[in-house]
Amino acid sequence: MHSVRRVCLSTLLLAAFGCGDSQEGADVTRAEGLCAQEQRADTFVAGLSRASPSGAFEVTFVEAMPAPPDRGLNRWVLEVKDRTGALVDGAEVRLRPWMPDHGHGSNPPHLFPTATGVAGQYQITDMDLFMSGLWQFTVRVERGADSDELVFSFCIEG
Ligand SMILES: [Cu+2]
Repeated sequence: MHSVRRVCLSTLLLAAFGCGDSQEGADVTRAEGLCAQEQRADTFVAGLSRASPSGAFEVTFVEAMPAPPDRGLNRWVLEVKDRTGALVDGAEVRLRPWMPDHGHGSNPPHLFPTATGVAGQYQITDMDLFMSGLWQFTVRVERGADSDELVFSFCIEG
C-alpha cells in the first residue's frame, strides 16, 4: 500500500488525474470543497447579527463552538435585543435547523435555546449538524404579543 501511494504521488500523470485516497488528493478536495461555491450561506463571524423582518428583534452570535459551525455537535450562545436595543429576557426562543437541498431538518426538529443567566443570552447545546452542506437556521423569538423569526444560513464543510 505504501509503495502504491509513493508511486502515485511521484507520478505527474497520475497526480493530474488525482489519487483519490492520497493525502494530497484529500487536501485539494477540501480546498475546493462543497462550500466554496455556496452563494446562499452567511459568512460566520463572531458578532454576526440579524434583525427580524418586522424589526421587533435582533439576534447576535455571542459564541459558537466550533466556529465557524461545523459537522457534529455545536454549541451556540445567542443574544436577543428588542427594537429599542434593550436586551430581551424571558422570551421563548426556538431554533429550527433545515437542509433546503435535502428537505430535512435535525433530530429533534426544533431546538429550544435556554437562558444562560446573562442578560439577553440564550444557549443551545449539543445541536447535531450531522451532514455537510447548506443548513438554514430559523430563529423564532416570542415575547408577549411580539413574535418574529429570522434566518441564518451556514454551509457545513464537514
Ligand atoms: Cu442533508
